[in-house]
Amino acid sequence: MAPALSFPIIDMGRLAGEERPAAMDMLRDACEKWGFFQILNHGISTELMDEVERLTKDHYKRVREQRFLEFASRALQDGGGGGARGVKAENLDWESTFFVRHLPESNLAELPDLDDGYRRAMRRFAGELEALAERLLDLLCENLGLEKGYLARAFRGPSKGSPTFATKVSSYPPCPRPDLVSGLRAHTDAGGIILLFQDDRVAGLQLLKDGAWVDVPPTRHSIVVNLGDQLEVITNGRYKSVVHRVVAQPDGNRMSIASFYNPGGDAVIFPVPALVKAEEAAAAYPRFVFEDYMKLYVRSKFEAKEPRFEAFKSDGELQLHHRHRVTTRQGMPESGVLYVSLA
Ligand SMILES: O=C(O)CCC(=O)C(=O)O
Repeated sequence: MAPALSFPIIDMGRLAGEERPAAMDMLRDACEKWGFFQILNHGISTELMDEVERLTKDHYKRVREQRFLEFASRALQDGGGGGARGVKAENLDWESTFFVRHLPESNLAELPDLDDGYRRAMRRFAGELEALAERLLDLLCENLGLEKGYLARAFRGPSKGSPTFATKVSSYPPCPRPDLVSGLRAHTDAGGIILLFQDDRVAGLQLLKDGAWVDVPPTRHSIVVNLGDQLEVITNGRYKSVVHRVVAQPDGNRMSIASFYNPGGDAVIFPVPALVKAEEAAAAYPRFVFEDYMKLYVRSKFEAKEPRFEAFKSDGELQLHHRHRVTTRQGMPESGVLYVSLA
């Protein structure tokens, strides 16, 4: 049973006036102690959010539901014991997903099965989320004592000068065996800052805090924010990525639209020198090229992050170049088996 801790909710409207110092403190506390928080009055219009939600739910019904149901019946045919292509229930995610890439180049026009209205709404929504992610990164800079723009610059690779920005659109349909299958298995996110527009009626997202699972409460028109592995490295562990999961629900179809604002593939990631204390220098987080991190992440998403960081210390980077030849989609985390089957 999740304990009654109070999940941080930050009203961004308070950043404009005399309440700014208190709101900034709350943000710092959320970043240091939770790695997760929810924002209200974030500036994205509620009409646009409603439109994106309606179009996403229509799209699932029209295009994806039948495919999901076919997969689901195969997945559970042996009581979840390994029916679907020999995949065990513990290696499944009960989600139907598709990805949209925005930066460095959008692939919205190429995605099949989206109508023009949905494409237009997603393009507008992505533009608003990109601006919000950059605004949040600057607020984090302020709290970390870094100059404005430091984190955004750290995310830009040297050649293309662009971060990677992409959206994972998911439905978590009702699951007859939530005791057997997860909605999405526990993991940390690989990248930078993640903005989630989640269903306000069907719950399921939980984060791991002090050894206990805590519900992320569905709140209408809010955006849930969480920090990824790269911000943990850049801040030398001052802020941490946090393990989270989606619990499959017996009733209701949960919508989630997660947008990942990540470094460019060729960005070199390393701790901010000013955040590495002299006495901690030997144990500092490593330096690596983001694309190399992603090559490792796609093979280890559902495993602990620490061995990934360790692998890049000392000569680990060299070995990884040879061992992992997995192509990633522009820094997007790969999802579980259901994604592979249905994408
Ligand atoms: O759907 C959600 O609420 C979380 C999604 C997520 O954690 C992921 O796709 O990495």
